Amino acid sequence: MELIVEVRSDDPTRPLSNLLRIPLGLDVWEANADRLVLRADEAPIDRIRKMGYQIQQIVPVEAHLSTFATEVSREGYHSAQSLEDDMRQLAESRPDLAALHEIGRSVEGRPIWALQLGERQAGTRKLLFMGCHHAREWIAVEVPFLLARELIEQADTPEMSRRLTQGQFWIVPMVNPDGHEFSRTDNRLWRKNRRRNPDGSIGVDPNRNYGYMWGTLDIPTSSHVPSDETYVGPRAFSEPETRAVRDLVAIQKFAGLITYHSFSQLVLYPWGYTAEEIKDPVDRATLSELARGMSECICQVHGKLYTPQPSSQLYPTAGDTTDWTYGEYGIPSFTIELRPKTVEEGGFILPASAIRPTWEENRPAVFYLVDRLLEAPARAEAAVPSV
Ligand code: 0X9
Ligand code: ZN
Repeated sequence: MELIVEVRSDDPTRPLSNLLRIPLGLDVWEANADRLVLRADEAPIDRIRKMGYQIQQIVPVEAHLSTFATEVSREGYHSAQSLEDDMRQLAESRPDLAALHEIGRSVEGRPIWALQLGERQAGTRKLLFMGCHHAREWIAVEVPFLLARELIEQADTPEMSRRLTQGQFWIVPMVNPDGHEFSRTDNRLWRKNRRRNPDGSIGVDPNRNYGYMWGTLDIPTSSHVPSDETYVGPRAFSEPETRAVRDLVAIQKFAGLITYHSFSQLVLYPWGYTAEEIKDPVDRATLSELARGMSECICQVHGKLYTPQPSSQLYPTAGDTTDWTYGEYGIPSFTIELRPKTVEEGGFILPASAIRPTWEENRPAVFYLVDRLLEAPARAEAAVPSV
C-alpha cells in the first residue's frame, strides 16, 4: 500500500537531508528542516524507520485521494483543450495586443501554447511566465493563465497599458499537456511527461531535463532511474516539452522569468544543483532581493507566507528550468511554489475555491517583478554568470 508519511529526526548525526541522498524511490512532497513528507510504498518506509528515523503516517494515498480528489475538485481547472480555447479567445479579443503561438508539441503530439502580449518593436524587453512542468500541479496552470487574462482585460488602464508598451510578455501556462491530461483522466498524482522509457516505465521529469549541469546529481530528487518521479531523462533536452522552452528562450532572450509550480509556498531562485551561492555579487543580491520583494507582496494580500530561498535549500536538483535560464543566459529566474503550504491542506490537490485567492496574492508579486525588471538599467551583453 502506498502511504503519505511524515519523517522526523531528533538525532543531529542523522539529519533529514541524509535521506535525500539514498536511492529509495521516494516521491518527496515537502522538505523542511524538521519534517519531510514522502509518498512511498511500505517497504522503503520500513527501511527508513530501521535507519532510526521517526515515521508518522499522515494518510494512505487512497484516503488522501478520496478526501481531496472529489468530482467538485476538478471544476474550475482547465484541461489542455479548454486552456487552448480560452487562450485563443483571449488572443482573438485583442489582435492588436496578442498573438497565440504553438511553440512545440509534446511526446503525444499535443500543442504547447504561448500567448505573446504587448509591444512588438525590436529591442522591447521580454518576460516569460510558465506553468505546469509537473502534471499534478494544476494551480500552476491557472496563475499564468490569469496573468494573461488580466493583462488583456486591463490593457487600457494606465498602469497596464504602460507595462504593455514598455514590455513584451510570453505566457506558457501548460508546458506538460500530456502529463496534465493523464492526471485528469487516469492518475491525479502523475508528475512527469508521458515518454515511454526503454525499461517499460513512463515519464521523464521535465524539470530535470534542462541543459545546465544536467545529470550531475544522481539522488532521489534528481534521479537517473527511469521509473523514479524525478528521472532526468537520457540526455539534456531529450524531451520535446523542454526543447520547446529551450528554443523559445534561445530566440526571445528574456529579461526575466517565473516558472510556477506547487506546492509549499516558496519563492525559489538559483542555484538548485549546488548549495553554493551565486558567485556574482550583484546577481546574488538582486535575485534574493527580488525574491524577498515578491514574498512581501504576496504576504500583504491574504497573509500567506511564501518563503524566499535558494532552490537547493528545498532540496538539490540538477537540470531544473531556472538553473538553465540563469546559468546559460544570466536571466533573473524564479520558481514560485504556489498554495497550499502542507499536505494536510490537500498538497497537490488544491480546491478550486483557492484559485482566486492564490491569483489575488500572486498578482502584486508578478507585477512587482515586471515593474522592477522593466525599469532596470540594461544588462551588459556579457551578463552570463561566472560560475
Ligand atoms: O522538484 C521540483 O522540480 C520543484 N518542486 S515540485 O514540488 N513542484 O516538484 C522544485 C524545483 C526547484 N529546484 C530545486 N529544488 N533545486
Ligand atoms: Zn513542480
